[in-house]
Amino acid sequence: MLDKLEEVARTALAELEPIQDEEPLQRWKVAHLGRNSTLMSVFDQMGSLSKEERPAVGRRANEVKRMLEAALTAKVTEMQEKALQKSLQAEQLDVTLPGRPARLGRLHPNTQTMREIYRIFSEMGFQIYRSREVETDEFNFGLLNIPPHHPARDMWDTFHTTTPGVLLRTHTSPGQIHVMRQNAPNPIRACLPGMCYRFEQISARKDTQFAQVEGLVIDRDVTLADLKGTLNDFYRRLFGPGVKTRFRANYFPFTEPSGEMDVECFLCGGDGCGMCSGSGWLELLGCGMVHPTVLLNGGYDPEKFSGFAFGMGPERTTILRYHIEDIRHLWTNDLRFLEQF
Ligand code: FA5
Repeated sequence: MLDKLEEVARTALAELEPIQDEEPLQRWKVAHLGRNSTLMSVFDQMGSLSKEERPAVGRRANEVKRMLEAALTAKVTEMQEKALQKSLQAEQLDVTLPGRPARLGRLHPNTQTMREIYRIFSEMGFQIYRSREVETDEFNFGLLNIPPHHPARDMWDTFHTTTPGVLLRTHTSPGQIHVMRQNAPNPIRACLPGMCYRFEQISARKDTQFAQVEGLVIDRDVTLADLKGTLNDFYRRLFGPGVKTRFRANYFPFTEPSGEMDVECFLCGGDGCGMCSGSGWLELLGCGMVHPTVLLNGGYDPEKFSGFAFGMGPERTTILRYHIEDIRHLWTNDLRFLEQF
């Protein structure tokens, strides 16, 4: 029996030596340490041995079993080691190579301006509203006191859809009617930002697509002084206390009286240059006291309520803030330009 055990140990260790894969290793384990292995049959036969033989065979059988188990553990560790070395060599990393920097995105300069505008108006108690870019002729013109064939329509030539009477809005002013109808007869202090579209001759200061931020204030006893005070305060907060602005009379069918606000040209400092067409001033916005007809169309009694409105172009503000000489840079998507902001 002792010879048989030595034979088992020798054969098992010899067979284990060349094994390098998981599957033959499992087969080896079943063959030499499994229930039906020769080693286990020795344990089964212990009862049939003589009293003298039993202790020596039992001790040796246990030694062989522990030896084979230790050899199996050592083989598993060796195989894991080899697999790790192999994968380290196959997927070699050069940790001394400089990493690839993650490119951080940034906000478009016009979005930055729009957010600054919202921030300031929010501080002044204005609520920001979204309004639609595709409008009806009625809201873009009719309800703003511009009936069909009114000559003022020439100021806002636009893009029409194939559905009659539906167009891309030329300004954010139709939002005034939406906000008034939602809130009448309560007071309003609203800001309406969004894209506008015009069939326009493109130039350094004009594009066919641009954003506007509309402002609307409706209450009892609102005056032109409130309009001027609000806008002067706004531009001082945006451009700094030293900014030079001026109001000029103008005409809009939906306000009476109407005006425009200019800022001193950043390029020539007021002397007159190509940017400001020689005037020394750059136009910022249109504004005025809400026309009684528009108040009525919005659901307010013009005998009791008055209000002011304005529509500013954030692109113009952006080119002023960053001294950009051509508005078209903003929408050409050239990263060399955009990454400067
Ligand atoms: C209007 O659009 C009026 N709805 C503004 C208004 C609102 C007046 C409320 C009274 C009461 P205007 O066409 O002037 O007005 O445009 C207003 C501003 O939008 C301009 O001062 C300018 O800053 C900007 N803007 C107009 N057209 C363009 C354009 N083609 N490209 C870039 N910005 C423009």
